[in-house]
Amino acid sequence: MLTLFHAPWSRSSRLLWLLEEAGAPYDICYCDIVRGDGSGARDARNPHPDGKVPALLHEDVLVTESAAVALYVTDLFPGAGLGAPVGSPERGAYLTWLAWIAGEMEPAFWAKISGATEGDPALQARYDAVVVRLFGALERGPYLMGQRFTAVDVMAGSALAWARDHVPASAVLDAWLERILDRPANAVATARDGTPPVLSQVA
Ligand SMILES: N[C@@H](CCC(=O)N[C@@H](CS)C(=O)NCC(=O)O)C(=O)O
Repeated sequence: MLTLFHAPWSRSSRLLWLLEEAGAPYDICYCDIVRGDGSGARDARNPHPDGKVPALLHEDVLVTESAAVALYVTDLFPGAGLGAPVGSPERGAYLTWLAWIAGEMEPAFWAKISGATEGDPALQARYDAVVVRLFGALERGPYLMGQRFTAVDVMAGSALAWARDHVPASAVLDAWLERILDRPANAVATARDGTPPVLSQVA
């Protein structure tokens, strides 16, 4: 059995969506976390070494870090067609996208949202490169990895839905977001997400 340690409206929401897409049997352990404004508290039930979410427990195997959890889930449920198996031609691109979202895209968005890119040419260049890569893939589309919807769309799409106002206006981006967010699995995941914290508390 899989257990997702999850806090409403957080980085674990996208793993909830991915588990639904995968058709995985799973339980949710709703956890408290320390939110961005300092509210909330570390939850003793959460096995994440830093008290964060997501954390995924599979029997006695613990996986943390969103990209690792996404890879674990798609490898565990290859029949769902959301990843790329070892040895497949798409494996390299798949791993690259997952690592890029965590290592380049998210930090670039955070820097933009916090205002840190202002007056910092290196951060601005990093943000610009992220936008170019993202928009280039979407223009080829219809999904980030081409013809097929994958976990990469879930991971990037959930972040972009949240950071939409900090990315240049784009009809292609809007159409992609609408297409992926409309998926039935996302509706189920949204219903299971839990009570949102007040907006100032979103971590
Ligand atoms: N790099 C981690 C970041 C996880 C993370 O920061 N999660 C936030 C929620 S969005 C959290 O649990 N914050 C609680 C804390 O910082 O103690 C991942 O992607 O899994």
